[in-house]
Amino acid sequence: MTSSDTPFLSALAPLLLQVRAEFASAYPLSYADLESTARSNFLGDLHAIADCALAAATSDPSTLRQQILWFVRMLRSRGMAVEVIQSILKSLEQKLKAHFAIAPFPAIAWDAERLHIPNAETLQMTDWLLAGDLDAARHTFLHQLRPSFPDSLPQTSVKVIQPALYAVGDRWERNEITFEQEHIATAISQQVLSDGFTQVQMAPLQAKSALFACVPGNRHEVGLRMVADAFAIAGWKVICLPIGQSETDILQAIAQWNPDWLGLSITMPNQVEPARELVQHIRQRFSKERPMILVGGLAISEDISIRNRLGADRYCADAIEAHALAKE
Ligand code: B12
Repeated sequence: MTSSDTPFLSALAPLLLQVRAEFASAYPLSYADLESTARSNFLGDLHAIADCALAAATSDPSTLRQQILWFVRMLRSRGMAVEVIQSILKSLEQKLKAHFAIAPFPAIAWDAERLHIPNAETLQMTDWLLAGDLDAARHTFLHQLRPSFPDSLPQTSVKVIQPALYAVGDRWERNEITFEQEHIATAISQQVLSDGFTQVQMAPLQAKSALFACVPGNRHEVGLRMVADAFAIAGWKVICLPIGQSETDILQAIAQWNPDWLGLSITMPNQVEPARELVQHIRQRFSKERPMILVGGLAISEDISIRNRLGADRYCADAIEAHALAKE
C-alpha cells in the first residue's frame, strides 16, 4: 500500500480526526491556544507524518524523522508543552500501528536547544552576530558568565552562542543571509567564546590529556572548540587540531601526543562514514594503547543509531555534558 491508495486514505481520515479530538479534549487550553492557521493545518500535519511513517516501513526512513521534527518545532515555537506534543505523537503512532504496516516513530531529543527553537534572546544574539556587532554580543555573553564558576562557561556557551549559531544556519538554509554573514557570525562567536575562556577560573592542571579534531571533511570547528574549552577549564591538557585534517594527520597526531581521550566532531550526515572508518582505524592501529574515543556533533545528536554505529566509547550531546564528563 502507498500513501496515495484509496484504502489508506479512507482508513486514515477517521484516525486523524480521533487524534485531534483526543488532543482537544485532553488539553483544551493548548488546543485553543494554537493560532488558527496551525489549528486548521493540524490534520494535514498529522497526515504528512502518517505518509512518512508508511514510506519509512518500506523505502525511505529519513523523511519520517524530518517530518516529526518539523511538527515538534512548529508546535514548540507556538508555546506548546513537550508532554502535550508527546501525547499527540504517541496517540498517532498507536492508531496508525493498529491499522497499517508503519515504521515505529524515531526517538528524538526534546529540549528546545536541540530542536533549535529560538527564544527572544537568541533572536537578539543572532541579529548581533549577523550584523557583526561584536560589542553587543560580547557584552551579553560576559554579562551572563559567572567567572568564579567554571561550569558557567560551557553553560553560557551552549545557551547563548550555540542556539544563535543554529538560528544563523536556519536563516542560511532559507536563503535569508549571505555566506559572508555566516562567516562574520562565526568569527564574532569565536571571539566572544575566547574572551569568555580567559575570564573563567580554571581547575588545577591534572595529569590527563585530550586531543580534539573535526573528522575529515568537517569544517565546523566552533562546537569542537566549546567542548575542548570545557575539558581545559576542568584541568585537562588539551590540544585542538585545526580544521582540514586528513585521517592520516589525525592518526599521526594521536601517535605524537598519546592523549588519554580523543574527541571527534561530526556535523553533517556525509561525515558519519569517514568518522566510522577513522574510529575503526584507530582501534586497529593503536589497539590497547589507543585513547578513549568521544564523539559528538550535529550529525549524531538527534539519531541514537548513528552513535552506536560509530564504535566510539562515549557520546556527549554538548559542551555541558562534555564538561561533566571531564570532571568525572
Ligand atoms: C558556521 C557554519 C558554517 C561555517 C563553519 C566555520 C567554522 N570555522 O566553524 C562554514 C561557512 C565553514 C560552513 C560551511 C558549510 N556548512 Co555550515 N554551518 C554553520 C552553522 C551556521 C553554525 C555551526 C556552529 O558553529 N554551530 C554551533 C556549535 C556550538 O554547535 P555544534 O556544532 O552542534 O556543537 C555542539 C554539539 O553538537 C556538540 N559537539 C560538536 N562537536 C563535538 C565533538 C565532541 C567530541 C563532543 C563530545 C560534542 C561535540 O557540542 C557542541 C557544543 O555544545 C551551522 C548551523 C548549525 N545548526 O549548527 C551550519 C550547518 C552545519 N552548515 C551546513 C551546511 C550545509 C554547510 C555547507 C555544506 C554549505 C555552507 N553553509 O557553506 C558547508 C560544508 C562545510 C563542511 N565541509 O563541513 C548545514 C548542514 C545541514 C546538513 N544536515 O547537512 C547547517 C546545519 C546549516 C543549515 N541549517 O543548513 N558552515
